[in-house]
Amino acid sequence: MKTIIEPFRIKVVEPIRMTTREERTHCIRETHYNLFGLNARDVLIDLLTDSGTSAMSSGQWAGIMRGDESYAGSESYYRFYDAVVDIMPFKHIIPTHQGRAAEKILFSVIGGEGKKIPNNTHFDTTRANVEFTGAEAVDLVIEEGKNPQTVHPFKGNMDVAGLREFIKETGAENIPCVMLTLTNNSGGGQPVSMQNIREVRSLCDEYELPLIIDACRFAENAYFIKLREEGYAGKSVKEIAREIFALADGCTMSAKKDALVNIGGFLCLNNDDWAMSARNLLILTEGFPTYGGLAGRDLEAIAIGLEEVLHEDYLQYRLRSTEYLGEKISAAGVPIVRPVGGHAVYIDAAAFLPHIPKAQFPGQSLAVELYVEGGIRGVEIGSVMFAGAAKMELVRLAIPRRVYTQSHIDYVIEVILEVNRRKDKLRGMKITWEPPVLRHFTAHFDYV
Ligand code: PLI
Repeated sequence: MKTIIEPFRIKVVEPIRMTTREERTHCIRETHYNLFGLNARDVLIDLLTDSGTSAMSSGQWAGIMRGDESYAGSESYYRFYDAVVDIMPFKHIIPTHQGRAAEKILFSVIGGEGKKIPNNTHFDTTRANVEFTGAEAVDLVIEEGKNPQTVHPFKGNMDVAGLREFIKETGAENIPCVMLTLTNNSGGGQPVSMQNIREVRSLCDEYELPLIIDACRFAENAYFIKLREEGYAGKSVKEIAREIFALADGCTMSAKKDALVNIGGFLCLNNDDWAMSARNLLILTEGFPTYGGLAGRDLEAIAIGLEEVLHEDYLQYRLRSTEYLGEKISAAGVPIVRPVGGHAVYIDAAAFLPHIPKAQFPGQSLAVELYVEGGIRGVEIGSVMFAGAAKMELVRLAIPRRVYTQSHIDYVIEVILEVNRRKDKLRGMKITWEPPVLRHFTAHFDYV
C-alpha cells in the first residue's frame, strides 16, 4: 500500500514562529507552568485541541463570501438546514454559536433537580451543563473503555446491562434522555459501534426514553464503523451516519469538530415541545432561530464542511495520521491509550512516569516537558483537570483537522522520543495556586 497522503494542496500558509529551548523555558515559567497561559505565538505545534482549529477549504472560504447576513430567513440558514438534515434527519434544526450552547439550552429544557442523565462518558462541558440545572450526569461506558491498555474496537460503547440496571434503579420518569457521545472524547476518542447504538435504542424504546447523540465527531465514528464493524465495509460513510441519526431523537453538535469550521454548533430535536422551549431560550441568549449566535457566513461554512467531512479520502487520511503518531511512539515504548482514537493520541502519563505519584501530577509534568523540549502544546487530562475523580493520568495530543503535515507529526514523534529517553529525570509538580472551579485553565504550578 502506498503512503496515505494529505488529500489537499496548501493555498494559504500561516507561518510558525521558531523558538529556542531558552525562550520556551522562560515562557512556561512566566505562566507558572500552565500551558493554557501561553501566548499561542510561543507554541510551535499546537495540539491543545482539535476544536475550532480546523483549516477551512477553498470551498468553505468561497462560501464565506456568499454568506447572507439577513437577520431572519437568511439563504445561508436554508443551505445550512439542508446540509444538516441530509445527514441528521431531525424535525427541528436549531443553530447555536458552539456545542456547549446547544447543551446549555437542551438541559435547561429537560434537566433539573432530581433528574439523571446517563451517557457513555459526558464531555466536561456536557457534565457541567447537566449539573448546572441540578441534574446528575452519569457515565456508563463499558469496562474496556476505562483501561488505557485494553484493546477493543469500540471502546466508546455504552454498558447496556449497566444502563438497564441504572434505569430500573433511577426510574424512567427521572431520566429525561439517554445520551451517547460519538466518539467518546473523554475516554480517548473511542468509537461506539452501530450494534451498541441499536441496543441502546431498543432499551430506550422499552422504557420510552429519548436518545440524544453528542455528535461532535460523528464522521470519525461512522468511518470507524465502516472499518471495524461487520456488514459496513460496503456502505458509504454518509449512509452509516444517516443510519446512526435515524436511531436517535436528537443531537447536540459542536461544528468546531466534524463540520470543519472555527465556530458554530447546533441542536437537533424531534420533540415539538422541547424544540419550542429551546427556541424561546435561543432567542434570549443566542439569537433569532435562523442564525442562533452565528453569522450567515458561518452557517454557509458549516453547510460545506458537513459535506466535505464525509469524503472518505479525507477520513482515511484523518484517522491514519492520528494512528501514525500513536503507532510510532507506541513502538518506542511510550504507553498510550489503545487503540488510537480518531482525533487524538492520549499518552498514559501514569505508566510513562511511574516514579511520579498521581498526587504530583505526572500528566502535567509530561505536558510541560513536551513544550520545553519541542514547543508542543498538549493538555493534561487527569488529576489536574478532574482532581480526585480522575480515573486515568493522560496527556492528550489532539490533532487539528487538515492543519499539520506528516513532517510536523514526525517532528512531534522525535520530541516525544527525546523526552522518553530521559523520562527518569522528569520531576513531579505541585499546585501553588488554584481558582475555585475548572482549575486546570488557570492554576499555577511548580516543581516539587
Ligand atoms: O467546545 P464546544 O462548546 O463547541 O463543544 C463542547 C463539546 C461537547 N462534546 C464533546 C464530546 C466535546 O469534545 C466538546 C468540546 N471539546 C473540546 C473543546 C475539546 O478540546 O475536546
